[in-house]
Amino acid sequence: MPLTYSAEVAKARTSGAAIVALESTIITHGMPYPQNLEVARQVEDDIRAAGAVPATIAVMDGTLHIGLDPEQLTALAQSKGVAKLSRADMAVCIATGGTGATTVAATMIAADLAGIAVFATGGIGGVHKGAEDSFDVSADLMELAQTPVTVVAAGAKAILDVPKTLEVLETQGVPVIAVGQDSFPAFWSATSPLPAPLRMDDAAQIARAHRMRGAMGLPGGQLIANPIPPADEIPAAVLAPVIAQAQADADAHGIAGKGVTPYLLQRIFELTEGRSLTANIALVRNNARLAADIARELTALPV
Ligand code: PSU
Ligand code: MN
Repeated sequence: MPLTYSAEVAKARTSGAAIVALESTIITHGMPYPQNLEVARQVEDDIRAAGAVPATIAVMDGTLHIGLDPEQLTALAQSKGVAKLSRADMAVCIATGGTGATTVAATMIAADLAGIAVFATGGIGGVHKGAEDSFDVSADLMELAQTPVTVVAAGAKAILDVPKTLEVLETQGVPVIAVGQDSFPAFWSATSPLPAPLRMDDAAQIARAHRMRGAMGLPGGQLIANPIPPADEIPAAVLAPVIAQAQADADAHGIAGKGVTPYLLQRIFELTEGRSLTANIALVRNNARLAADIARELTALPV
């Protein structure tokens, strides 16, 4: 398989340093240029500052890259019309020499191929509102059930049907672990009315739980739901009408399939005059720091 490590990641693999995987769909489809590039660089630096090595993952010209050098990261952040790759289409993209950004599902597959156990992102895909008619359920949920990577996210966005998302995760046997609180965090808001199924208070516990699943032969990963720092949150009451408007606009324009999540994120960015992006950046950085701590704790555990 055409798989390449960046120089930094190759060195970390040799020395046994902690590595944190990062997705690239958040760069190409989740944030506008140039903020996407600034955030991608900043998040990598946050991971380095926390004592781990970042591995941003993408498919470029038919090669699966585990870690991008600065030129590759810049090119990806500026490119238009890049494919959004999930489990269904990553192999086709590689086989045909294509270029694509990896979603949570595809990044988990790539991380596992590279022996990386921890992955930081903003939010995972989930069950969309109206899924009873559209059947729009993100492949991210089934990936968490089968690929042994611990994913640090800020809970699920209120653009999703969060109760249904939690039900599917439970059915699929995915541990959903809130960090330091009982409430399931709601991405731009630190808390939601829903209780989290599980709670843990530090990175060492989370690392031990990851290792325990492996020892028990259980497939799949863990979803770590890390609340946005309260100083950076947008209250749910402020967001509710914005989300309703964005959803109505998506429906009116007939947006479906892969286009739904990017459309809603862009529309909410416009409707909040950029405030949603500021919060998104804060929570991704917060998740990167926790993921680095978990990755370091994992390397410290006896094998
Ligand atoms: N949530 C965000 N930003 C994102 C995404 C989710 O806050 O960019 C991306 C992730 O890559 C996630 C994908 O895996 O959207 C889910 O897409 P879908 O709903 O089409 O499965
Ligand atoms: Mn979908």
